[in-house]
Amino acid sequence: MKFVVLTIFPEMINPFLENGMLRLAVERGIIDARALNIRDYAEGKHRVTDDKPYGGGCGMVMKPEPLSRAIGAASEIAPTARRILLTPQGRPFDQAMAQDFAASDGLIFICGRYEGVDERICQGMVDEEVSIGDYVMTGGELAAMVIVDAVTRLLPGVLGGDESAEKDSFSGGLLEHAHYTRPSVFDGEGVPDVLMSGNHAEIEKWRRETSLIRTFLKRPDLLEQREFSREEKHVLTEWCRRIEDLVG
Ligand code: 4FV
Repeated sequence: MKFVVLTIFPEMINPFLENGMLRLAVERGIIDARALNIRDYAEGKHRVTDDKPYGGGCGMVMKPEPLSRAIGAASEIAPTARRILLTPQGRPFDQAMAQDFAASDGLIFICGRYEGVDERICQGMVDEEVSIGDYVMTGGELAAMVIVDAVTRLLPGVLGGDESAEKDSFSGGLLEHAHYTRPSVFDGEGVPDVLMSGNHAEIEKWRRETSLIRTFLKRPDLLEQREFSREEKHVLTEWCRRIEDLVG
């Protein structure tokens, strides 16, 4: 899978690609990821990439010409890649979008700076606008890295055998169950007996139940559209009964 990140700060992106899971994915040839400096596509000795906004007002806007050339160069590297503009105005990024992107063969990220990019780029050379959250950052680079990370770990061969994306939070629509490791007692706190039982059927049942209850407690919004399984209906009604017993 190809990732091309268009930015005026490639030094933000390269260390990210040279460490951890991303480095492994590159070394295993699972991804081909690089940053292109938009300034390399700007004219003049000062290689200007931004200018003041028509109509006045504060801040600067990224010029269309360097961006257009940079997007052209990226499209030569990844001809079938989707061109993504990172912007607070975009479609909210989530696990489903990560899974959708992981099924494609390439992504080109346009990282804006200042007030944003000239609208003629958005209209003419962008396939999708994506947001990682309802807040304003100084640039799109962090958003591009978030998406590259969340997509790359879904690619076959990236997560080792003992890690699997299947059991991720959100992939089954629920939050993940609690995780424990050695020591068996920490700060006077133990580990749920079932996890020490070696009874894998009981452990998997406990994990399903705690995922459901944690989702109910922390992100009930995730359950609104959910088609509950018979087991999930039983677990939730059992909890309701216990609560009713409590409040009498
Ligand atoms: C952003 C977000 C974001 C806005 C102006 C870059 C900045 C600057 N990108 N999700 N939230 N972008 O704040 O994706 O150009």
